[in-house]
Amino acid sequence: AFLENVIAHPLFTSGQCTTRFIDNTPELFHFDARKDRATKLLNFLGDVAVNGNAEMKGRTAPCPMPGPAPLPEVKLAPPLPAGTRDRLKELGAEGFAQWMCEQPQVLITDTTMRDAHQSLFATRMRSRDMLAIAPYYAQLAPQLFSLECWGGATFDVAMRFLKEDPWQRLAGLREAVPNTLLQMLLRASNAVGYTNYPDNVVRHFIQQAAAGGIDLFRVFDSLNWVENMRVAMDAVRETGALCEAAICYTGDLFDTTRPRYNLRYYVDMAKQLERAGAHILAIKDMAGICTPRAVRTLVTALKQEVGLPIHFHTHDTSGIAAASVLAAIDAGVDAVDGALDAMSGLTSQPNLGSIVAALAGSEREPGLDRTALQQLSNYWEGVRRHYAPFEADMRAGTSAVYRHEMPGGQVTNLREQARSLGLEARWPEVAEAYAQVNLLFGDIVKVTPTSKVVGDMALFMVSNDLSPEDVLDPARAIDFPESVVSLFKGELGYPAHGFPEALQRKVLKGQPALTQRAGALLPAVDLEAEKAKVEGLLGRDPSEPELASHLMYPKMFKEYAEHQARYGDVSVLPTHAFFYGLTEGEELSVDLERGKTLVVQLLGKAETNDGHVKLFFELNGQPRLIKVAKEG
Ligand code: 3PY
Ligand code: ZN
Repeated sequence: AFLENVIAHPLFTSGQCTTRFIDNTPELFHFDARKDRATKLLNFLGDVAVNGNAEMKGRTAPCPMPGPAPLPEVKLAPPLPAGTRDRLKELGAEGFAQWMCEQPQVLITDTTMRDAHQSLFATRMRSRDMLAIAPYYAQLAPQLFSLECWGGATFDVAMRFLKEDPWQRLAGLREAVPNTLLQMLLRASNAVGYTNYPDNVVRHFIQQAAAGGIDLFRVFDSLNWVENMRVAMDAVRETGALCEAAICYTGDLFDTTRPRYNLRYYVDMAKQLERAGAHILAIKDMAGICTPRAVRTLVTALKQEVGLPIHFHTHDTSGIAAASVLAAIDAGVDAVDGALDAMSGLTSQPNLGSIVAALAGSEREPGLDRTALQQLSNYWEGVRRHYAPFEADMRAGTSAVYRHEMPGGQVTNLREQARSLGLEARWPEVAEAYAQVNLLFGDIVKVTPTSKVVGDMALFMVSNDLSPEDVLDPARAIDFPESVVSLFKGELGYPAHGFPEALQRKVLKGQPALTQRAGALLPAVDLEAEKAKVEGLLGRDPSEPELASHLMYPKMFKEYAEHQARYGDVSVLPTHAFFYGLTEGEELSVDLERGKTLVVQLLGKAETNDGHVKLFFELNGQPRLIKVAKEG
């Protein structure tokens, strides 16, 4: 674009320019932004057509390629019905929590845009697919309690694999859904990462998330260590958002051979969270092992002993999670999570539409329009087909989850990791090793990031044919995975009962363990200095959310920014074009922004003899040639 400007400039064509021409002619740097963006996108499409999307290595594109997902046939027209966000604005966080306890209906969260795709197809759902349906949620389902749509693994996956900006996703959803609470999952001092961050980084992140549109933060600690949740909880409260503090459910309330996680344990933790300032209490059953009897007992006890509204989250890995949801509702839980039908079941949440149907006519009926839910689900059914290559090869619920206790979001990931190590055929052994590692580590809560450590150790044991006895044997030298060393150092915090001492000594090999929470020991990050680094990278003043992305994932943010600089904002491309590329002759219409549409067609390709491929595109009726180097 710069050269085009130079060649076209009258001073240049007049032949009168000197070497100061560039310095003295700032308009040379005024590129036609739209043309530049179009060229970048053509380069991306060209790259995918020639080399494939890197994400598709080892995966097969759907065949035949599914068509667009059907949007509900309703006219979107103001005014929007009032929803829970309006109520939060009216009542404030405390008043809202009280309203939750007092009103008789059960409140329902839809997890489709966060946990459901995180658990079903490796978090790969793109913003474009969410943003298209979002205004219909606002119009058709304003009775929903909240949309869980951000945080957890979606933050890093957006940048790492989808090459899109998670903050832009949040901004788009906020704009499209002004009436319903937007909810995120926050890993307390691990924020949306896999390790503890300095306190000021956690606070900065939460401030940006609240300013960006999050109304409800579900905060958990991966070892249920309340000390490690306080900084995040205080920061959430300061923003005026709802602070939902989670107790992670593990083990079996009734198993007397594992008495650690008994009713007393959970009630004590709930009381600590109440004292720490939670507005809402979540029971976070990330593996989906809280049986109907367990949740009934838990909800009944918590309702008696704490004054907070209770929100139950589970996964359907076992195939019977809806029974637990209904039992929780019977016992008086205030809110529950489900995923819309087409995105429910297996490692995802139980079926939201069916839960609503099962409650019809009861005094806790949530007041949702079932036809509307069906329309929204029909859309998701169409969307899900585009992600077929990322789906886990899981056909049915499995009672094995009560043994291994893997979180829903991890089952597919760990299986994928096992496959990449050539251990796919030994999956039952990996799952059993996971259960053994849990006991070796002292029976701990397993949820991101501790679940990843347990998974790393399980793969390590299976690939090295190590038994639990080998691991414990003082005479057998073992080079433990890095993440295991970090866990035993206390870098992720501590379980209430500590780690088994002998194994800790063996893992740490004389290194000292932390005696306080990591966040208290990590020096505060100099935010201005980090901002200057991001400015150097972007060549402009970064926004606070961009700084937050950098603070979470510096290396990945750099790679993402480089991708952006090279290819522009690829989130505007339809999902099939992004992952699988255009087929020859296919015409694509891309909305760069409101009112700016590109019509792109790939007319053909030809290989050159210098290792490149020429691609002949038509862009808004004009021919364009793109040359792409062939990889490998
Ligand atoms: C996450 O932290 O991403 C989770 O989904 C934990 O359940
Ligand atoms: Zn979950």
